[in-house]
Amino acid sequence: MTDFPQTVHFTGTNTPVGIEWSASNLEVTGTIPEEIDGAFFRAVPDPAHAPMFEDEIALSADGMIAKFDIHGGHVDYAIKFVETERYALEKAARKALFGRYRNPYTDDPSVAGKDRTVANTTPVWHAGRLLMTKEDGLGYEIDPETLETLGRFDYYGALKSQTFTAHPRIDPVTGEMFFFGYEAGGLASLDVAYGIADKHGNLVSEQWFKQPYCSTIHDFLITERYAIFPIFPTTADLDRIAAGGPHWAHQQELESWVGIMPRYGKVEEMRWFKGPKGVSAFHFLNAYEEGDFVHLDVCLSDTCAFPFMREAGGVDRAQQDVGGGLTRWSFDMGKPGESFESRVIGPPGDMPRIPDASQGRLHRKGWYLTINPQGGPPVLGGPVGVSFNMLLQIEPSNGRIEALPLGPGMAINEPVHVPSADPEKEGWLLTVVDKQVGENRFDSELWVIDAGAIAAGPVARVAMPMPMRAQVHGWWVSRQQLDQAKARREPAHAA
Ligand code: V55
Ligand code: FE
Repeated sequence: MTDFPQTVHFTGTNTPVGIEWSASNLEVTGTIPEEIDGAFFRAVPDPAHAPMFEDEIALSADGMIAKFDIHGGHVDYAIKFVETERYALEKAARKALFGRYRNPYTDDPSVAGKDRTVANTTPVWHAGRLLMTKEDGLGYEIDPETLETLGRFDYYGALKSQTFTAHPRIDPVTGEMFFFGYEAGGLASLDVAYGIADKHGNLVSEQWFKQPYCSTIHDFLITERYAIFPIFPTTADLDRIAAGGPHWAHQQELESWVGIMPRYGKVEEMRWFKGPKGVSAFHFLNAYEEGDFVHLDVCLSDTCAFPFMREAGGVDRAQQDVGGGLTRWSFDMGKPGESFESRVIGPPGDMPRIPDASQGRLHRKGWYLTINPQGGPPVLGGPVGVSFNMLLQIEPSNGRIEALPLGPGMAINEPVHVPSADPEKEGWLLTVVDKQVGENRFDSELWVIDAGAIAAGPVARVAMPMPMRAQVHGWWVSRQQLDQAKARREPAHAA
């Protein structure tokens, strides 16, 4: 009854939904604390059309922007497709016109030169502006109230990079957004653009540098003084792409690198440190400085976490045999040399979170997702193909771990963190939890969790009346931020 391939990319929690809907006053079980007041935006990839090729992957699904609007203990929800150029062209044609993931050589000739991005990875809020981002293109600006797409965002023509990361970093003190784009100069190019937007959302700097090889730079880091670029050996090759092959292949024998430069400095000041061979990471918990040292906490794998990137590189490793752990890399900026220290500080996992106020500073606690060994076979779905089913809290200073394990048939999406006004509290985590109730059928709930007492489980749950597809990343925006942005968009009219 479906044109979609019956692979893990289109079944389980990746079963296409593709419905734009909204509902007010969802049913709340328990009590949502009054101080949770704002919007939880979510990026939900969902393919509007069956793909051109049977081997299409979940990362290519059209971006949907979803919003939980929470106020006074009440919850409204809405979700809409991001109207990218690609989405609009395919919607008009009523079929897929764009071919394989990040491979324009496989497209229908009618869309040659058109914007291929699906804006499906992270909703980014900065300076009152909401962008839906994916690292292969520029972000698309979204109206935070209506979720309508306003258009591709290039800082009014100022940004020269062809790409914009799904993982910019915002300094909580200066309000600046630090970001980058790789393949900035075109498909499989070595060009990386490094940019800074000021607290008003104006582009104030853009510099380009070359990375050692064309790697997927998914995330990067800032501290108070530095910008940090990790280079892992999952690489693009133009000849392979031109032959219709996969964009990425993992090269297990190749070194990794970490580039560290003064965050307000010149890219020529980049210092390159040499890391272990074959490792990779998609996300970092945080980085901070301690004297001359820069510490960064990385969700490290001993290979690449994505099965199709391993396969393309001839790496023969089953998903359950992927090793790794939350790892602290420490760089002594006061000494010359290209080596650094590494130690494992927590279990393997991904989708890390810290309070926004700790960005680039010492983080006392962090949260991330992992696999519960007692949770039964993992639910299939999500970008990697297997879902997480346990939430962890880590205190890096003492290694203490707390866990919220979920039962069989359950999956947990990346949480957002909501700060608390009470200095005794750790704030709140909001996350969508899915429970399998049939083949490719799930009941989903929004969970509100006390971030300082995760093992106690949710303090409130919100049952979702419709099927939900797996989320990638989310972003919390406070009511104050939303109201300020609204006032800027709609200057006060005389009554
Ligand atoms: C990731 C996600 C993407 C992508 C590349 O989480 C990497 C990693 C949802 O799209 O295109
Ligand atoms: Fe990511």
